[in-house]
Amino acid sequence: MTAQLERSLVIIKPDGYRRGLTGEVLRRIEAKGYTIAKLQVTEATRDQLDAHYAEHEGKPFYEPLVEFMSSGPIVVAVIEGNDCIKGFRSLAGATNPTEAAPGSIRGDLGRDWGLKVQQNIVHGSDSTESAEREIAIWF
Ligand code: RTP
Ligand code: MG
Repeated sequence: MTAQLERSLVIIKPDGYRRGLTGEVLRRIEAKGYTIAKLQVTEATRDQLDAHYAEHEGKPFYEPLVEFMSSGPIVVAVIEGNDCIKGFRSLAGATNPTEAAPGSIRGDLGRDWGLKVQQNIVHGSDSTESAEREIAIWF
């Protein structure tokens, strides 16, 4: 398959920002060869989070997730590059940091979920449709 030039929406979650991992995450994105097209530090509103996580509404982890995502500043970025949606999810690693492969952001820097299942440092869009939908929420 020919590579597709894509955009993905990346969020450095409050745990990543608080722990001073913004530079490390952006470094890995750039080292992979992706371009940072848009970048902002912000605090998420409830409306933005309800829209962003609409697919998870009603799940047991939804309210704790929204609460966590509101717990401090986040960094929101649009990245660009060939197949960067799948590529960034590969850089991020598995959702659960305990299971994420060494070498990935969550595998190298994430902590055991424990009771704080949502603290996995980054978000990345999971499809081109999600990416465009999410970019419109944040930019
Ligand atoms: P993300 O959307 O943040 O890039 O992560 P993902 O695709 O790997 O995970 P997803 O299934 O979309 O879940 C979104 C976020 O919700 C929290 N979560 N908690 N079982 C749980 O308690 C649970 N499952 C998911 C995580 O913060 C996850 O990244
Ligand atoms: Mg997801």
